[in-house]
Amino acid sequence: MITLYSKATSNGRKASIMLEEVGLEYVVRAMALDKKEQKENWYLQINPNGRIPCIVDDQGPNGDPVTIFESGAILIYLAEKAGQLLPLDPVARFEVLNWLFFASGHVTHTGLAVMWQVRSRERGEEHSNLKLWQAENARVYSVLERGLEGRKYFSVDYSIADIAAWPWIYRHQLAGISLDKFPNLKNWFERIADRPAVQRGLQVPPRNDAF
Ligand SMILES: N[C@@H](CCC(=O)N[C@@H](CS)C(=O)NCC(=O)O)C(=O)O
Repeated sequence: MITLYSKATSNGRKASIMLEEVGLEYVVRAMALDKKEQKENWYLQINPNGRIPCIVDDQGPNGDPVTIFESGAILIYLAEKAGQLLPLDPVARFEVLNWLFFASGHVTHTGLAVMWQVRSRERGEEHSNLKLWQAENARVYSVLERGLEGRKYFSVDYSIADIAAWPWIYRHQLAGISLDKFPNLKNWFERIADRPAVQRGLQVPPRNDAF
């Protein structure tokens, strides 16, 4: 059985959407990030990074338990375990991995930087470099826009590269970005939003605030 330690945030949703897509059995342990549960000793022993998501699979590749704590690595692990959403053909596989790394790096880090600063501005703390991060975040959106030119997904088919980027684009409004400026990205965003597994994964674990 796979245990998912998570909260329904952009990074957490990468793992929950993936689990819903591939249909592997799992249980969720909701993490109270507001109470800093992710920094408690018991959790740091599972995930030294003290963040979510994290999965523990008690049936790892050798039959022993295995722990994975980076969302990109979780996507690759689950794709290989399920034999889905990561093509075996080397050309398509590296195209997927290329966009997966872009999403895990640029998309995730510019997204995190903007979200943190927007949230602290809401608390009355100003960040002098918010505009710089917003500009970099918009540049990253334009890279995604170019990558989707003439195609439905980041590779030949829907894959873990799409799942790695989508939960961040889901929060474009909070980041202050309009998808109207990015028509390819907007079509891609809406196409993926319609997937039943994505709609289910967005709600794992359930949260009662709009986020
Ligand atoms: N590189 C990590 C980033 C994980 C991350 O930043 N998660 C956020 C939620 S989206 C978190 O746990 N924040 C709580 C904290 O920073 O203590 C990944 O891709 O999994």
